[in-house]
Amino acid sequence: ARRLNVAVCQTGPIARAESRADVVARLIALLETAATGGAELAVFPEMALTTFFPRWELTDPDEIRAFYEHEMPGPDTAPLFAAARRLKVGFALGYCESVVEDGRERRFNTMVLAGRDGAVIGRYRKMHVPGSEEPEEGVTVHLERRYFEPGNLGFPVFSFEGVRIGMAICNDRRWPETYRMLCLNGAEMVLIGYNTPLLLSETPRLAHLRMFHNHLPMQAGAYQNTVWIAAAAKAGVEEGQALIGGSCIIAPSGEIVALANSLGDEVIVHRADLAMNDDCAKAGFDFARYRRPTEYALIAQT
Ligand code: CDT
Repeated sequence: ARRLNVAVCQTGPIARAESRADVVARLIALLETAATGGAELAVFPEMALTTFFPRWELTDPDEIRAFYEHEMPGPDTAPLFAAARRLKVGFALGYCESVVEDGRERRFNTMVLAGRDGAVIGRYRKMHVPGSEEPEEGVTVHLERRYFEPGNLGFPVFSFEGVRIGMAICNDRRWPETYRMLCLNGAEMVLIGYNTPLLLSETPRLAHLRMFHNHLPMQAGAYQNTVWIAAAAKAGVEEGQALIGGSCIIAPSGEIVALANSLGDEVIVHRADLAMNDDCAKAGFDFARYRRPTEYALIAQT
């Protein structure tokens, strides 16, 4: 039977003052725990190398620049790729990407996928970039749109040891289109990283639902597309802002089969049976037979 041992490596908060070397050492420790648990593939959170700086209105270009990676792997991150090779555990890592494209510097909220040999397999750039470019009255400061362009690589799917892997980043997980596009591209497992504030000033009446609204779309996405999901939070109180945990692994049935129980650095592992994708599809939706794409044109209209 086709199986993939997948680990979710949740991290606790990452302070602004923490050096890249210190963060990478933390991630390597998590990868070692994942390897001990038999994992072949691990997923780290969104923006796993730095604090979630879009919570701040920064103006100093040098200060802003310091949050981005200009190469991946680069000098600071190469030890993580070396650890992957040593431990034979691939990984997906969220980071802030700076790249020269079309003759200018462009910045994306990105996730890179590395193989068990530590080589880069591919990358995904966050499509649904939430928040604003400037602080808005009465709304929690979340300036992702100031610091990142929306992704321009589509919803790619990569082969990892023969398993078709897609990636999604934080707010992407709330969109049905994310899962549908990845799964139409053939994904059998979707790796997700996130940083989700517990409290948003604009929605106090929804505060008690933050965790429900974390799991609800991922469980629905897994069920409605019969796909495995492995999702890693950056959790805990980071620079005074509480981030939810709830990192989890979800089966194509929609069930959570592993769940983190802390707000700190923690690893959960599950041996994902890839036959379940088809089993669940047969019992639920036989897309090839019953879907009605000609009736869905409205979804793709701008
Ligand atoms: N990082 C990220 O995308 N967080 C969002 C919260 C944004 S609130 C303006 C999320 O969907 O969890």
